[in-house]
Amino acid sequence: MGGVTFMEGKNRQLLPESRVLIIMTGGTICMQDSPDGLVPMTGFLENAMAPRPSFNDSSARRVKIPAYRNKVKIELDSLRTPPSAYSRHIRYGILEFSPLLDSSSISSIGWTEIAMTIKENYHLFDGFVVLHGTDSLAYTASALSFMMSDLGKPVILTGSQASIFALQSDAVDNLLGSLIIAGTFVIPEVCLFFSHTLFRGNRTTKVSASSFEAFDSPNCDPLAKVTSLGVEVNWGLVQRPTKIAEFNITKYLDTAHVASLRIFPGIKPEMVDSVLKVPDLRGLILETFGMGNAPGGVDGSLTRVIKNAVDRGIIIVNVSQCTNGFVSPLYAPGTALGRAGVVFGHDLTTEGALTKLSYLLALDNPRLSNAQISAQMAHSLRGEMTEMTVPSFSHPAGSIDAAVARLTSAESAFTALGYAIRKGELRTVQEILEGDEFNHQLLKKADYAGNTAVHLAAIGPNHEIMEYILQKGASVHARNMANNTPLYLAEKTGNVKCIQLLKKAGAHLWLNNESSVLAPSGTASRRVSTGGPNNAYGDSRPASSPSSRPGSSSGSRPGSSSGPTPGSRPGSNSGSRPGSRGS
Ligand code: ASN
Repeated sequence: MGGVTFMEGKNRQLLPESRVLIIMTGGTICMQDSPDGLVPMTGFLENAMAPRPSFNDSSARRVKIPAYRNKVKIELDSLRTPPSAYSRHIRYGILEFSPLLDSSSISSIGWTEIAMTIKENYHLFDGFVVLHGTDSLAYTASALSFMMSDLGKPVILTGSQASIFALQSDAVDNLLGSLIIAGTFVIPEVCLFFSHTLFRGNRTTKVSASSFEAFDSPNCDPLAKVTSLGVEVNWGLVQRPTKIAEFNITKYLDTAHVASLRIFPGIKPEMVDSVLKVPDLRGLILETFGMGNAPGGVDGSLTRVIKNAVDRGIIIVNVSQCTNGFVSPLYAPGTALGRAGVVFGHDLTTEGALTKLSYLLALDNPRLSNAQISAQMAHSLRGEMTEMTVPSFSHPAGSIDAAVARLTSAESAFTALGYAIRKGELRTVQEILEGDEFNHQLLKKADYAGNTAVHLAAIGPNHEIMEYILQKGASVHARNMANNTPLYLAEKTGNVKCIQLLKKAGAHLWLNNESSVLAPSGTASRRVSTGGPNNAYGDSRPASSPSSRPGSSSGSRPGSSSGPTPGSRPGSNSGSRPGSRGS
């Protein structure tokens, strides 16, 4: 695709050129002052890039490169960068939107124009950089990720918090980083590059109105980082096309028939109802509290309003107001929403959920049924969500009764015990254990991740439960499936009282656990672990089972693949130290 050129000077050598198409949509990056405030200016190649040596290799001739605009072949002015650290030049041309936009005005029409421009130029360039305002950048990144299927080349969106014409600006770094990555690495995803970090676009959210670190992807590690040593790509995270199919695009997402609504304490069911009764509404993104909870309303009236809307055919997707974490039918209010037919959006961002739903509603070949859309909303299409294996309540008619019926009475008792421990209900724990003549067996039982009652108590809110179950004879040495002890989990969550109790009861750390916890109790929680599990349980699954701890303070990201290896075995699994408590 790109040509090959001679490097000037003593070490004349052939250096390859990559080709990148820049699509300029507007945004602060190209803005200049006007009597009406900052407005986007045309002529970015000549005015902003040509005068800067980092974008314009003075040794190169200016040549025209072919490109397509609205299906018409044109010759585009081009420039190229000096050789990068990867011994190649990036040659680029720019296609500008007309008119250029403040990104607050972008819509499905603008997204379609970007996607069509990439589609018609796909065979002519190695990668694409989309310059865009930051305000709605995360929405556009999400939207494009769904609109583009079987993408095989990088599409990198960027912009800046300050204009490229300002003395102090993030524009040059953001643009240069995007150009170099797009022209060097085959990262076949829609990405967002900002502040030296490459994110998966559909995981991002704008987190600052003014800081140069304006974006984050709280539930997904960055795909790459630019450091003084070069670009470090986290290849393990990069999605690749998995079917043999040509790159294609879906035009015009159906944003006209979706809404999003943020729940707040005291919200009236009538308010929600009136949004749900907007004519022709087909979908609603409901931003709920924490792990997916909403007030039931007096006599469950809010839940009824929601159920009625689902019955009328409106798809309601539950996402969390928290930037980090995920929703799950763990608490009763969340379960009630699930039973009303609300789809759990797991760790989707609002931007991701809204654009994904708009995409699914726009598909017309074939058109999807509501049940199909609900099912797709609960699965990752473009890496936008972490796949989880939680019980699905997406279908009101569905029931977990059959699965529950399969549990033995001991399994049911252990599940109840797990819930009580997690909620810190000492009285209930006592009732369960006191009332069971086989309580010793219950204390040796473990959930599917191998967590015993002591593991659960170690990260639970009530240390009195730990005291109680230790006195009942529970072992402090049990390991879960990831080979972690209760003490390790308590240290990792900074559960000081439990740490003291466990140590008093003879608990100790094992080789791999010790690296993260060398400080005395109480300071351990502030240390960054260099080894160990992805979540507080010491395994890589999301903490979503009934016996899991919501909102683990370990700050784990469900499914994060760059985390330490879950469950690496610290040598011997054999018994306890002399004098310590064994099981
Ligand atoms: N208002 C601008 C935009 O989104 C903000 C920016 O680009 N920093 O177009």
